Amino acid sequence: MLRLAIQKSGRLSEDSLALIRECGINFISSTYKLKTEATNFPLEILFLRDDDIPGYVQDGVADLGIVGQNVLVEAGFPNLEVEALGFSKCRLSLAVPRADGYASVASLQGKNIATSYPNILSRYLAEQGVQANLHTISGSVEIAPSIGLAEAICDIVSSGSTLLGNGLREVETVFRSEAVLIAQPNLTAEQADLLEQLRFRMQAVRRAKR
Ligand code: PRT
Ligand code: ZN
Repeated sequence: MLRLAIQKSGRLSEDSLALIRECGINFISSTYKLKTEATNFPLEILFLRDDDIPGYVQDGVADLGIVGQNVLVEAGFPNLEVEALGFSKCRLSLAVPRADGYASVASLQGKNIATSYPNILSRYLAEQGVQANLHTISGSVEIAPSIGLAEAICDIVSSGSTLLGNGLREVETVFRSEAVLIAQPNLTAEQADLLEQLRFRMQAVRRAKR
C-alpha cells in the first residue's frame, strides 16, 4: 500500500486528481473527506495543505506527494523529487514598483524585500553577491511596496497580471517551478515497485498529451 498526499484545495488539486484518474486509478472523492482509498490500485490518497506535504513525505507519514517545486525546495527537501509532472508551471520572481529605477540585481543592495520564500531568495541573493533585508510574510506579498513595507518583492508569477495590477514590474527570475511527484526515502521493496508502476503510467499519460 502507498499513501499519496495531494493538495486539498488550491491550484494543484484539480490537475493532481486528474492525473491519478488518467493513470487508470479509480477512487471516490468528496469535498469533506480528508482521505480516500483507490478501488483498483493499492493507493490511499490524503488531502492536505500543500505546505505540509514535503514534511509529511520526508517523515514517512505519507509515502508519496504531489507538490510545487517552489514549496519543496523552500522546505529544504529537493532530493525527494522523483518525477516532474509538467503542470502548475510558474516562476518565483523579483519585482519592483514600475516607477522605480532598476538597473540590475545589484540595485537591490541594502533594500527591504518582502517574500514568502526566504530560503530560496536568500540563496539566490548570496549567489548574486547582494545583501538585502528579507521580510517574510505569508500572503498578499504584492501589496508590500504600496504600504511601505518593502522596496521590492519576490513572489510566484504565472500570467503576470497580479504584478501589473499592483503597479509592479518583474525584474529577475529567481526560480522556475512545476508540480512534481515526491517520495519518502525509505520505501519498502514492494512500495518501490508500486512507485515504478505509477511513474510508468504517469509518463505514458504525459507522452499521450504531447
Ligand atoms: O491552501 P494551501 O496552502 O494548500 O494552498 P496555497 O494557497 O499555498 O497554494 P496555491 O493553491 O495558491 O498554489 C499551489 C501551487 O501552485 C504553488 O505552490 C505553485 O507551485 C503553483 N502555482 C502556479 C501558483 C501560481 N501558478 C500562481 N499564480 N501559485 C500561486 N500563484 C499566485 C501567486 O502567489 C500570485 O499571488 O497567483 C498570483 C500570481 O498569478 P498571475 O497569474 O497574476 O501572475
Ligand atoms: Zn500553501
